[in-house]
Amino acid sequence: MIRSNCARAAAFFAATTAALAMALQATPARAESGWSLLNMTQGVTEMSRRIYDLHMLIFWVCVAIAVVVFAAMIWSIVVYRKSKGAVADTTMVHNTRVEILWTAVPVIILIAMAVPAARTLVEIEDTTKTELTIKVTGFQWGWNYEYLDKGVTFFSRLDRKSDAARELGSGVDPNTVDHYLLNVDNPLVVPVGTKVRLLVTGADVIHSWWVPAFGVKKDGIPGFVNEAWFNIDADKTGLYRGQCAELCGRDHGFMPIVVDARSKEDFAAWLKEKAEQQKQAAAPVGTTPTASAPADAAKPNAG
Ligand SMILES: [Cu+2]
Repeated sequence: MIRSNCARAAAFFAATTAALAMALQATPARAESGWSLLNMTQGVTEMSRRIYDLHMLIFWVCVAIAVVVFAAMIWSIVVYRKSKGAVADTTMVHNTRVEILWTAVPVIILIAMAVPAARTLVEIEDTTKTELTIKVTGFQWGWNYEYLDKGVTFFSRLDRKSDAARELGSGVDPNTVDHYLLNVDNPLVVPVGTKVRLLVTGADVIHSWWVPAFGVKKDGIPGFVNEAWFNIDADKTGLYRGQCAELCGRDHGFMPIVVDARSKEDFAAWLKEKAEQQKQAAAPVGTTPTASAPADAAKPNAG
């Protein structure tokens, strides 16, 4: 009786494993629609895709474990219930072979998951061979971006329209504001196909610079400089959005991030123009300043 039940259980596990393998193969490669919207994004960098693949690998390992464990539990409860005259098998208590098996199997699974995870973590931390360095400073409530050695620095805060609409009794319908609470006045401009290093810090409390499409989420801690990097695919120019991901105070939810990814040529032209504008704006009185300096952005948040 026990032997035939074991055979049935083995057949059941084999069938579920095969079904799982088929489901894995049937998963569309990189489509983001429908159910996949509930999942994390695959992003627009090699690293974000590797993080996504790692996440899916671990997810399916967990699903497989859950299927096996719950199947064994349900099968045992149903087949060996008291009403069917089941008698406890006391020989299974302190069975050395079983003890070794259910210790060794999870250890092997954990090591198998740790290897690719550790490999990806090491690469995430590898900030060598970067071509552009930007210092990112989080403050209550916005971001300051400084292109190191390029003479360009500016503040990036919630766009004025969202800021006005969010006021209690403002009379402005948020539905009429484009990308309500997700737009900024001055987006961070970066080139695609370039390894960009970020030096992330905080001016007052802990913030966290998070742009899911790049697979980057790094804490900005006062007194510390954390490093992160991303390299956007050469054909993925466009706008990417993020948020502060550290509960940093009253307006934590009102310090979005917008990154404007441009081609290398467009970025070089933008950087040159911006540096020139800021140089002129900083020139001593008597020379002609241009209207480039975002005077409004330089002011601390009045809220
Ligand atoms: Cu913050």
